[in-house]
Amino acid sequence: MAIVSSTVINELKSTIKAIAVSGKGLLAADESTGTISKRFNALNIACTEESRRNYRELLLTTPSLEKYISGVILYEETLYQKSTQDISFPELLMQKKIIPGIKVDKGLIQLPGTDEKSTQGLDGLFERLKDYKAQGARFAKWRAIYSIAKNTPSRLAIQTNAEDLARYAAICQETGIVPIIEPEVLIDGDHTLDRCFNVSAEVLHTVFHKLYTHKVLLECVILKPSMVTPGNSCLQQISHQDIAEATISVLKQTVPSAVPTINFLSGGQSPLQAIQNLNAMHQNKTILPWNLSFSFARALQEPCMNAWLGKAENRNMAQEIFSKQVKLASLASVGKYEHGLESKQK
Ligand code: 5MM
Repeated sequence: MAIVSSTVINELKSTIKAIAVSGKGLLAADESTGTISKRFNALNIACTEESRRNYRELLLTTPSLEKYISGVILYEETLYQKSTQDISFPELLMQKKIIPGIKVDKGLIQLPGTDEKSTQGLDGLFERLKDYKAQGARFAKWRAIYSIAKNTPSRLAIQTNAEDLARYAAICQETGIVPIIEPEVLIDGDHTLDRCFNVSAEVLHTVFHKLYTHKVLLECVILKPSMVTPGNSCLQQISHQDIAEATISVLKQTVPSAVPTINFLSGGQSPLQAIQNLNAMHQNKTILPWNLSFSFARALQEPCMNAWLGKAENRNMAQEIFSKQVKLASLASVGKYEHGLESKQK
């Protein structure tokens, strides 16, 4: 049991209740400056504080966003920025009853003694969270990555990342912030679906063991895993149903039913693949103990960013495209996406 007061537990539960809503998911708009620069550079969009603010404003002011999105993960810079109407972005979201969240990890570092990565950012986290909460954040996110190759992920990387995710989650819960736990098994490589299944099983099993050890209240966490897929250079032919079955099977084997919601990352799948795979999970007849939805960055934003291109005259069109994409993801989160809908839907 977590060592947090009943007032804090109630606070955590009310945030979870507002987030884990059937038919709604999370928008991950928390790309660090390095990552958003890469995305902008690829489209020849200048990457400045103002262009990042403009882009995030475009996303967050998209009409009817609140019909499909229950929470947005922001990057620290955006948490403290304001809209053109001088409203802070967290406030703007709260006015739409969308819950603001914040990425709190400080990125990846080499795990000494290996060629693998761990995630930094635990030092001073408690104090940072208090500031983020004062600014409106109600949930947080920490991402660990696992790279599949012949000898990786190593047991050391799996243990270290699980330990750090659990320490982060415990610190979040102490401050009344709901932690998103994001263990991402990377899609890069030529590994098979089976190999991804086995790695994902070990990763998730270890994460939940460490969450238990660190007394994290499972009713008040959000799991953000990767789907179980073959590597992006594997030649295996796999259907959406195969991915859905493998993903659900690994989750059932490793994730306790006390966890209220699982919100997938898209992890470099195409936007349509991610949506179709999520949809297929809901067509699988198994009854699931968790809400099963999305927390996509690229799969929601890619078509919109491609349409915007950093130009004010493209803003409305980009918002329409973004709105369409979040609606498709929302339909997939209840198994109602139909093939071809993306080209028909207005
Ligand atoms: C894996 O990345 C997360 C989900 O995004 P995709 O749906 O595109 O896979 C995403 O939230 C990510 O953690 C943020 O974009 C921050 O990433 P960086 O690399 O900037 O820390």
